[in-house]
Amino acid sequence: MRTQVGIVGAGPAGLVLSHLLAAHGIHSVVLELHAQPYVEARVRAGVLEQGTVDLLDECGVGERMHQQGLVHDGIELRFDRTSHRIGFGELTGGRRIMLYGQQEVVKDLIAARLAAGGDVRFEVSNVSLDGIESDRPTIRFEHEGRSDELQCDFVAGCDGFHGVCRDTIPPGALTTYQRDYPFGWLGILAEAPPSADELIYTYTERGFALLSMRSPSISRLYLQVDPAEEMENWSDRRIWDELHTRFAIDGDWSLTEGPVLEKGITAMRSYVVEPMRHARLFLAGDAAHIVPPTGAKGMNLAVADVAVLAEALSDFYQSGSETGLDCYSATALRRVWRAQHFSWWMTSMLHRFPDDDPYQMQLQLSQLRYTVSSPAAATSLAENYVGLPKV
Ligand code: FAS
Ligand code: PHB
Repeated sequence: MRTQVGIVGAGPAGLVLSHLLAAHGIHSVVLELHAQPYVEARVRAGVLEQGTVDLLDECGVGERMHQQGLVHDGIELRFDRTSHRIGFGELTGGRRIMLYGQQEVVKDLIAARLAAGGDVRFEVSNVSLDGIESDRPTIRFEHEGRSDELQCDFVAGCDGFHGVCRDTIPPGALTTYQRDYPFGWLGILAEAPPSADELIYTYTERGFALLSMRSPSISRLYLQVDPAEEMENWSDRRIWDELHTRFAIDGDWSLTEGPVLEKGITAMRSYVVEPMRHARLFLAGDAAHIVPPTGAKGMNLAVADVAVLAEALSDFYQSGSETGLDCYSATALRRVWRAQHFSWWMTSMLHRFPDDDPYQMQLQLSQLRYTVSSPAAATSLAENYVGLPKV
């Protein structure tokens, strides 16, 4: 088989890339490990930056997002048993966020790719790359019981943190930056009408908590827990009790409970590899960088990476220019490191660290009080949260 761009992974990065390339008349094949229903049901991110919403609209896959997504114009920071709102519109010149589940974005993209005759192959296995330092790299894989190979001009490694593409790059060619956090998030999806109109980020002595949502009837809630925590130690009752405790404020507000549809614990890390390109292999999304979810940047960074990559590939195929390809890594990394800092900053401000002393808690509270009382500090949070315009 032959294509121009071989894409490994049908997550937000791989699917948006395939879609953007098709819009430029560039052929691609997407190879995905899991079955379509599994990929379309995987609950992950839920916040879309303004730039991601605009790009999905440009791709022509924004209809259901606008029908079912929730536009938010701010978030709430909750501490000292008090609520503080950060409004986005007035602080960022009208930029907002959209609450729309990542699996819904993936569903819309897959439907659009398949409707356009796009080549997306699910349930492939044993993917391996060859010749990425040549001008005709090959992807070997198994599909429907047969071994096959895909010859490409370029390979896009969009296979997430645990994929195979990054490991194909000779170790000496990459610089890795990493920070692991001494806590994780216990997340639940609940059939409960959201107890607030906007997201609530809460800092308490017992740890962080987040109230988010997916629809007027589905809530998504998170609790900071020990990374070694076992799910079986957390009954639904215990989860709701802890959420009530952490969201408690002085005033008339209460958390509405409902049946827990799904729950899980995710570890938290910050991770970046540089460069995001090795010869004919380009890494994008979680294959190249991970952020803790506190800044809601994961999926948005994946989409931003492939927007840069698609433009560079389109320049190459239209004019033969390699400038965009040569600048891809540096361009993408500028946004990656801004998001890395913002996600680390939000995580550090809002979580209790095991070895914290009372002095550290006062520093965090001072940072929170400053952030909600200084227009300059509030603007900084708002503009990073809604996503900085293209850099
Ligand atoms: P993805 O991981 O989404 O996609 C990679 C794809 O490659 C997957 O479909 C995988 O099956 C496939 N693949 C892997 N190995 C392969 C192989 N060898 N061959 C073929 N295919 C292969 N972000 C938030 O902002 N909020 C959240 O609440 C949040 N929750 C998260 C929970 C979890 C458990 C995880 C892992 C991430 C979460 N994120 C969250 C971050 C998330 O949104 C990612 O940033 C986003 O999925 C990145 O998109 P991709 O880079 O496309 O990678
Ligand atoms: C989510 O809705 O899943 C979500 C929202 C905000 C975050 C992380 C996750 O910071």
